[in-house]
Amino acid sequence: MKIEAITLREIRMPLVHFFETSFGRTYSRRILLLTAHCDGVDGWGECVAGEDPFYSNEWTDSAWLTLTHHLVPLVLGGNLDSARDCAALLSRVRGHRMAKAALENALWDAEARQKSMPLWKLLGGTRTEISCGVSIGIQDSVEQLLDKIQVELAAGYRRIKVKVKPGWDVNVLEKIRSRWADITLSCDANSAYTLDQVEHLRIFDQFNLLMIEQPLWDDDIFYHARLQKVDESIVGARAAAIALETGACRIINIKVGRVGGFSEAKKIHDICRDKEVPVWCGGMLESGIGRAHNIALSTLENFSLPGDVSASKRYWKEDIIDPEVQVSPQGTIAISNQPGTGYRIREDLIEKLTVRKETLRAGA
Ligand code: OSB
Ligand code: MG
Repeated sequence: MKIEAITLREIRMPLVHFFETSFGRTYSRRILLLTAHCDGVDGWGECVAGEDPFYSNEWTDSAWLTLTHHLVPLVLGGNLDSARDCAALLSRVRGHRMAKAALENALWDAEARQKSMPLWKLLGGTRTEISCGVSIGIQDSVEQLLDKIQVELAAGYRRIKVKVKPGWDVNVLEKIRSRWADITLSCDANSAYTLDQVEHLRIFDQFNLLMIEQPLWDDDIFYHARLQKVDESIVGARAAAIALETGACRIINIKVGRVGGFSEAKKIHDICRDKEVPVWCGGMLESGIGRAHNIALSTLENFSLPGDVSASKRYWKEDIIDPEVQVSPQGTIAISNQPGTGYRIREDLIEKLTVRKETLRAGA
């Protein structure tokens, strides 16, 4: 697979409803898309970095610069046997996993299209449908949150996750549980608590939560081990192994962007599978391109819990893929057998949403 050129774009997409976590509110996304032009075939990738370095230390502009200055030059003009070989070429750059994932995943996409093979099969997936949950942000009022939960349950979603932070937690969970005693419910603190608040966190246990996601610091595994339960601190296979050995979690969330690309995501998946620890696929308010990649990843056998992989229309008035991602009344997404992701890229629409674009060519 000869990598002839790479195009980076930034597109702007307003969310249909703002999304609030313990670190802030997002109304509109600035999404970096990457196209790998390989032997006449285009592969697309999406960088999941946010608008600000709040969820992680990467953000849209750091990813753009890291890609153009460092990552793209490491592969441009190269001839890879497989996208699996990309990570090793990028390993000289420390961190910047979301930027790396955008590039590596575009190459997986290109490879699948070149081989006329579904991406999910190339990744080693086996599921023909995946199970979906939703992540619901902090709202202006608890009533508004309950209304949203009602809508998502009626749509068939199999797991409700709500964002929590001090002041929007026990009171909220109590109201949810008193209305829906039996739904599969989890919460995500995005590091809003410290170990001093362990007694407070213990109260969460009475709500029969599937998990408490990322209660403590994002880079901490040791103290999560003390507290015990889940996390979002797993940035690679080594971190996953440490977390499992120390008992820091019993469930692992995999976001392909956070861990640096499909090959690392697969490694984490395999380590967890071997230890019988279930994994689930996280979301980062992706456009259809990143969403389609999350769907393909979720077909791997050990993705046994519903992911934050939900319908396009929950986020966008109009998505950049065709068809849009749809979720059945049973809360599942059917997997396509078409080559690549099975979703056509709407290049015309992408062109209209593009605010900057740069193409780097081999030998230029
Ligand atoms: O913690 O999972 C998270 C969005 C931005 C940053 C962090 C997180 C999220 C989400 C979004 O929860 C989930 C989705 O894409 O629906
Ligand atoms: Mg999370």
